[in-house]
Amino acid sequence: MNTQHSVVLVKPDGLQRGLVGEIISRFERKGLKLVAIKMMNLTDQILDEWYAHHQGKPFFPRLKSFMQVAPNVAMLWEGVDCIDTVRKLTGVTKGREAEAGSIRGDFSMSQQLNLIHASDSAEAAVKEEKLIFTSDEIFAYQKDSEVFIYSEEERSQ
Ligand code: FUP
Repeated sequence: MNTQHSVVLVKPDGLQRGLVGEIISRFERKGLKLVAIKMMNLTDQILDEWYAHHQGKPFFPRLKSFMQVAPNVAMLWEGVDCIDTVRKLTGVTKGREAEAGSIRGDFSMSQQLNLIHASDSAEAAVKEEKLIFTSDEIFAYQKDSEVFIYSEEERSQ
């Protein structure tokens, strides 16, 4: 299987709006496997690396301070082609343009306050996983329902 990890943050607006459970539930119901979860404050150092591609842009200081107004809930999800699947469930960046049925599409209006971060590539997922989680915070376990989530062929790839 092309099993991947995707890093998801429920950002300060998601926490303040009481959407942590709803967001976790969407990934759980899809059939993804939760392998790490914790609440944390994001430091300047983490955010400078996390959003390195946005450094120097006019919105960067506002984005950074917004990410620090409350804790984030960080999660690591696992599944076949997990990164694209999680992005699809998340929706496009600007909440008011995001597809109905996606998390951002159903619950957000803003470009900055869009509830959730999700890794957008395999490289980003590796970088973000290292920035947030230590190896002892990531759990390898057998999820019994996987025989009803993936076919035998998919599980043996
Ligand atoms: P996404 O991967 O969908 O979270 O989007 P980006 O990496 O493009 O943006 C990262 C964060 O910066 C998003 F939460 C939205 C925010 N942002 C702005 O606030 N203004 C912009 O012009 C672009 C992005």
